[in-house]
Amino acid sequence: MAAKEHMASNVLWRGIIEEYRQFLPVAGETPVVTLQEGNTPLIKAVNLKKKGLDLELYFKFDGANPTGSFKDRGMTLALSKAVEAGSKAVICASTGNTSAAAAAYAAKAGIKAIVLIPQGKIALGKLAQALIHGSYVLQIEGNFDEALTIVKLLVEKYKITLVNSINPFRLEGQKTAAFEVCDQLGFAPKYHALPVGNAGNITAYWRGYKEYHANGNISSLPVMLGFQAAGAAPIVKGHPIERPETIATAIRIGNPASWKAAVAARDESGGRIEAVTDSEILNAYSLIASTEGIFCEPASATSLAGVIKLYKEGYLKSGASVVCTLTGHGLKDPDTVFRVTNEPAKVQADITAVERILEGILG
Ligand code: AN7
Repeated sequence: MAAKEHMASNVLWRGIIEEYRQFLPVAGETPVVTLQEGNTPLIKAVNLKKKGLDLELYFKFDGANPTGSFKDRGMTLALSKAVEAGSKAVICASTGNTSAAAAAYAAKAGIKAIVLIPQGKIALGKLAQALIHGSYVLQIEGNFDEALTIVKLLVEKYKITLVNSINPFRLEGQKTAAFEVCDQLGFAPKYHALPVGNAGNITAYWRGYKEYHANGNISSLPVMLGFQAAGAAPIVKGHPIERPETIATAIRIGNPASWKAAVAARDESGGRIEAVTDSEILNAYSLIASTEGIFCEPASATSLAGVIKLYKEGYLKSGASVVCTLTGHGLKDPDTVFRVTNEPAKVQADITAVERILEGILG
């Protein structure tokens, strides 16, 4: 067989701008800054069903993007448009993933990135990414909301492009995840579940689904389900949270920028935005990894934690099709693993000693 016949169909994936150009605000002359993001797997859950979660459940694993999170979809467009506009630097506040993506795409674009992060409250892998890509990292003695307020004021004064999700190109890029889900499934799911932090992604998905529907690519729209961490649930509570707290540091946000748009996505789709506790999040985080083989970061597991909750409540009925977006890779946050696992067994370098343990494992 000729070598060419062995090639998978997606080897020529060019990144979300080229693949979905007709839906995006780009012109022929827009320089495309890409790491070939997108085309992430939609993985069917099989073992969770055996454990009693009787849903047609799929994980959209956006942790498989080049920097390990869904932020790459928005950042390719934000950086392309920044370069098109002649910008020499980008800036953002971040709980970690936005800064990692901004740093990587700015490196690719050959411009500066300045990132403001809450000191001590971002996962180790994300900080490592911001540093290795050469961004200027400022650790703020405060939380994400305070950092975002500072950044918004700075861009009024200096010629720097803001790449938080208030930059409209971010959500335009992120809506392509909804296109991919439909392309991969062949239809729109009945429900789409997402973690909610700054509330941009749920807004972007809903826009993507509506555009695909208007364009005739899908014949129905999903019900949008958003989940916040209980200690950082301003939309659920109906007021900003001054000191948000959660183990899921990515969504440790008390005053989301896209609050109104997220509520609109919920209401237009007939969906819900609910809170889940840190222990529900950690439980889902371990469960996805140990039953389905997918390692996502704690904030991402919020989507499954919420789905389990709504299934137990009887809101989600047996057999319903549900897509959960897993927004970031588990390797981003190695520290949290050790909160939910046991220390590895220590054993002498001696075959008999190892055999004794092995017999216990095999039963
Ligand atoms: C893994 O990086 O806000 O509701 O500054 O990293 O669109 O904010 C990250 C958010 C979910 C929430 N899952 O998405 C940031 C940042 C992960 C995340 C969210 C984030 P939005």
